Amino acid sequence: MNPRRTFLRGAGAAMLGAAAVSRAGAASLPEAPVQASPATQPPLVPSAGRPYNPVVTVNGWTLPWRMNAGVKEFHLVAEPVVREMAPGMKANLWGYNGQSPGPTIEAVEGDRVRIFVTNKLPEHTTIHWHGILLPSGMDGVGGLTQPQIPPGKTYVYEFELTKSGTFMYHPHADEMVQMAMGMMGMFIVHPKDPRKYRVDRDYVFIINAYDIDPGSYTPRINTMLDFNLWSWNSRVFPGIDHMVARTGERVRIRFGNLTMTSHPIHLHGHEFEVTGTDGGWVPKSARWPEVTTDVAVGQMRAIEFDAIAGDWAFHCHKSHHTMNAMGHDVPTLIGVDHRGVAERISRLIPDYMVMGERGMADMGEMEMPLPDNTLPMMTGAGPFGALEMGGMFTVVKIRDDQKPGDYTVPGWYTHPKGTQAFEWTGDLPPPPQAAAGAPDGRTLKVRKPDGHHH
Ligand SMILES: [Cu+2]
Repeated sequence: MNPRRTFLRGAGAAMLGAAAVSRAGAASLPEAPVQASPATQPPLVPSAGRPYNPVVTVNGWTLPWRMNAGVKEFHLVAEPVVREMAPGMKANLWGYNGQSPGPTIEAVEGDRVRIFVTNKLPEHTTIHWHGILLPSGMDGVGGLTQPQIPPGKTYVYEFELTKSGTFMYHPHADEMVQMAMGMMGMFIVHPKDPRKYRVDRDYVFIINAYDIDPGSYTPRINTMLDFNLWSWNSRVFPGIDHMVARTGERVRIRFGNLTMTSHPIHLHGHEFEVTGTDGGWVPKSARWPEVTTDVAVGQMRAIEFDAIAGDWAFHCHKSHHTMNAMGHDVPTLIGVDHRGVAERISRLIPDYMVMGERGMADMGEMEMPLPDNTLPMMTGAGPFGALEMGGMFTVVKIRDDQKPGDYTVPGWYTHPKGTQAFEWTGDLPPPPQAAAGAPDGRTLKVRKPDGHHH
């Protein structure tokens, strides 16, 4: 046997004998698992420590951890990654453990966590634990609470989780660049009592945005507001996985916003309640029914609803956030007659194409030549045609026969007879006519509060 190995084994044995070891433990660095797939991974059921009901990260995963003498140890590696934002489009981003955003960290109220952060970026970084109550020195603000983590170095954060809720993590070092490049993740702290705030399904994602020129791969890092890819977990429609549930289940969806603007998140077909905010859980008496909730920059929200069967759109309600790149600078051409003009331009530019004469809906089906690595502005196919969407849009699929705990995405919804909009083919009654008499052919009748006509 190699004498050096023998020596190391001996050293290891000696260390086991030492009662009090360093704060970071005698053991080696925990493994840093890497995720190769951008698909939604199944929930990571805890095999040790306090029990909890794990979340499902949409187009993401949970970072595996290990127990070390009662402390939960995680290992994040900050590094450049290639992220598929939707089929047909990849981006050169920065992230953690193979993906952007980084994996979701899950732990339990009362846990002590030790998080190793290895920097494989070309510049220094830190991690700030957004919303978590912890000692100032663990807050991860480069220059203020710690030195920056230089490339190639590993730092250790260690703190106790004193309350449950929905939190985030992101660098507090060269923030504009590192967040524009996709460095962020969610941090879920489960309640100590798993019966508390229990739901049947618990989804989570982070809201982010990129500015990637059509045909290129790397985000512009100086963009302040005019992003062109509005994403959930660094995915855009039609790349955002559908969320599924069984009719009647209690469903929670959590999201945090690390873009540069607010997002009114809207769910069809349900009333929901905001049950979680930045500060933790909302008391029952303080909740009210909503169909849209605005999440401001730096905020986290958890919404809950009782699932009703159907295929329900779930999206940001800013209409520019449900389209992909290329659509924002197009002039309004509705009502403009292009006959003649298009023909004359075509003589100069053979590929000239008129856009938007009758609205933009044609774009959803148009086979327009696009630069490589570029998604159509409006795209996606549903059971009844083009969906004409992009960006922050997906479908919540709720079925009577979806098995509890089954995350398999079913096909499109079969609408029960008589419950779907249809084309009217009978006679149309004549439209109500205004009485003749007024000079312009219209009569205006005003009903005043006293009830008399004038
Ligand atoms: Cu939005």
